[in-house]
Amino acid sequence: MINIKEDERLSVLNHSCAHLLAQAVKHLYPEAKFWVGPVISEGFYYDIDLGDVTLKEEDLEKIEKEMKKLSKDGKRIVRHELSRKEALEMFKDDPYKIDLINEMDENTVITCYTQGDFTDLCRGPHVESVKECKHFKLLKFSGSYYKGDANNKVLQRIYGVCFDSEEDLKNYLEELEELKQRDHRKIGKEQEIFMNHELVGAGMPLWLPNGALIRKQLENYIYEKEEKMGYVHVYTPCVGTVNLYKTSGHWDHYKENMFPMMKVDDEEFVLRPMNCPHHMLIYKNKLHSYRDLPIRIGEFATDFRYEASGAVKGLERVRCMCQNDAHLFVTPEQIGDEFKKVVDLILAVYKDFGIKNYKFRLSLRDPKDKDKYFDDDEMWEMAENKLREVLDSLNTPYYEAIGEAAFYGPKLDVEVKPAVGPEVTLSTCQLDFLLPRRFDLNYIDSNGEKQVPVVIHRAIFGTFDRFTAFLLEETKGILPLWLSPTQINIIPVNMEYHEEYAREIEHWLQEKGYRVITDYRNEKLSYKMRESVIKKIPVSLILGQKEVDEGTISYREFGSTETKTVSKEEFIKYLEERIEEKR
Ligand code: TSB
Ligand code: ZN
Repeated sequence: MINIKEDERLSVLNHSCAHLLAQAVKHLYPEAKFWVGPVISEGFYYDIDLGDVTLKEEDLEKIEKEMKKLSKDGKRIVRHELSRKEALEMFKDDPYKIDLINEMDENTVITCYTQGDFTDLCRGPHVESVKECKHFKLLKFSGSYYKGDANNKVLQRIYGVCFDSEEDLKNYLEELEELKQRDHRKIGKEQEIFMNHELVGAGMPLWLPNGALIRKQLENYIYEKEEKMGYVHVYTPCVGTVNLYKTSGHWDHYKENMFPMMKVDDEEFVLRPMNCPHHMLIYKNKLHSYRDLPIRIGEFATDFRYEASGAVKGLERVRCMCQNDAHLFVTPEQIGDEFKKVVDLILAVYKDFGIKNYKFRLSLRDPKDKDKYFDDDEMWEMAENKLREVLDSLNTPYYEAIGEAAFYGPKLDVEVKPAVGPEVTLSTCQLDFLLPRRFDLNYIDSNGEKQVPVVIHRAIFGTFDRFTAFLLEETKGILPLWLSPTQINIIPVNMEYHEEYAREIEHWLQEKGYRVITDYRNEKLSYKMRESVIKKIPVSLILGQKEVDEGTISYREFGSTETKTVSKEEFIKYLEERIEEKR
């Protein structure tokens, strides 16, 4: 999928199309006022104050029509430079533009762009004439808070995209449609994986039995891997006192991402946004010698984070999540080795799940942002240099991003692209010199001296929530046999003659631990087969007279038209192999 923002020509074209949209809206709704209209990876949008008007689907068509007309008129787009005074005068009736002008620093050259009867404050650049904005489509609209703040007024955000040719536009729209089909929210509903309910709240998904089965498989899978690598697992409460989070530093640097405090008797609690503080205390519960290290404490831990209501999305961005978390307590000499093991684990897991499209990102702090990051230049320099050194020795290509670190240290994040919307972080591995200091952790080194351990925070799946969302999109909902909530669908050909054998096979497979359903309805075989495909069940058994007489099994794999007949033993062998190979 092309990223409009990363293509220089398309970026300018889409920006100009945003202006064309604004001009058309102004013609149709003279009272309209405009906030910002940036280019995004999917095209462009414009945030517009339409007063009391709430847009409807058919309004987009009207606006598109007006845009086409304006484009045909073909006015030139002309740039003007303005002094601050001129700009303030020109936009004096527009509080949004005044706000923008006031936010600009003294040295900014203020410019505006005019096309016919419409002028907008804008940095540019733009195409020569609106004529070039010919092959566009308005995609959708939604409400969006002014400046993203839920206390502010709701503006109407209109999204669109523009290309240089009708064919490019057509291809893009087709691709977009395919991605919509892949959206995990759609698949999640169709396959009864999760649901939301307003009585529970935004960003608080309920995992339905099918979803819970998938999640259980993921838990078992990663637990086993971690156990083999010497991890121990714990259970800790999903609340902590405010003092716990003051000790860790979350209270000073992470409060906006947390649910507000609640008072119980004389104690002040918060729902936890992270599990590190609890694990620090578990480490501290005992004296440690350098010989005990690394100590790897894992937990499938529920966290709560404040995410803006407009940002929550299916299972991908939630307010209640479960991390596949672990904190590794290591000596400074062990950092490189332990980090490598985590990266190797990430790569092995991605291989098992067939995940190929991902990027490693080295997430660094923004030294200017004193609120978000713990203020200790020396510590940051040491941590970032160490992490860079480790990454360079791993030979894994990565890119650097300023301002994406955790407040306590730099991270190696793995980024993936969901079907709809911007990239998200899946796995993460983080280097932390701060929390062990704040919790006064130590171990006794080989000279009998007290030393402070280093902590590596890591989450391989990230959260089970986000990983499941991604998995559903990657597989288009066609899960491999080992993960599929229903693995086998048994279809008796004729209910009168073959039901008994179907029941026998069902019990036999269930006893062997397979997840089986049997379609006992009095429907035609072809009808039942079709439904099995719609439900994306990996294996369908067709049991008729021949199978009853011979004690065999006929099966068909999802996506295949070939039916194979085998003995019971062969069938089990086939299932075992497929599960082993994670096909
Ligand atoms: C790894 N303290 C560390 C932990 O030890 C930590 O919390 N890191 S984190 O903030 O990066 O979160 C871990 C992972 O949770 C992220 O990599 C991301 O995959 C996932 N995640 C973060 N926010 C959300 C959310 N709102 N919804 C779903 N998953 C999320
Ligand atoms: Zn942590």
